[in-house]
Amino acid sequence: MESNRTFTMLKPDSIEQGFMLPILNMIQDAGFNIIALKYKKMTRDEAKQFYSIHSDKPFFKDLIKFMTRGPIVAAALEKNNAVEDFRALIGSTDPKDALDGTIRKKYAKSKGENAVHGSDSDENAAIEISFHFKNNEIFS
Ligand code: DAT
Ligand code: MG
Repeated sequence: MESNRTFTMLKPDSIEQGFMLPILNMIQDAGFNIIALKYKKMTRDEAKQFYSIHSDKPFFKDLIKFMTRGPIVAAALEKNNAVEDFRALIGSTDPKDALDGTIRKKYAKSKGENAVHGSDSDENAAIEISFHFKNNEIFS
């Protein structure tokens, strides 16, 4: 069950530039069902916790500043092979390396401000979905 789910955030750069609906359309057109959706601004503590795995990286401070400078769209997505297929849809972390037709190729500016998040494993997808959504906010 959980293996058919992934988690995404449309990051502040996407929202600021008016890419919320085009990116959600790309996600739906690729066959993902949006089973939970939230428009919110993360607190610094939330962002630090969400990205805690990167806390000792040189870019961590900039990442937290970026992710809290404006609202994000958080969503839980359902599809067969969701985690892997969604990583393919978003493309490489650095948009310079992202393939044509991917969300990051189309909408991301840099490795630091790269438009969209996608879970990297089934385990992290479950953790990230429950970080942002209560069970009664998910409509599967
Ligand atoms: P991804 O978002 O593709 O899973 P990641 O988990 O390695 O990439 O890193 C999380 C985010 O941190 C990434 O989306 C943007 C930022 N980041 C990663 N590496 C970076 C770098 N070398 N310079 C600046 N920001 C970076
Ligand atoms: Mg990652």
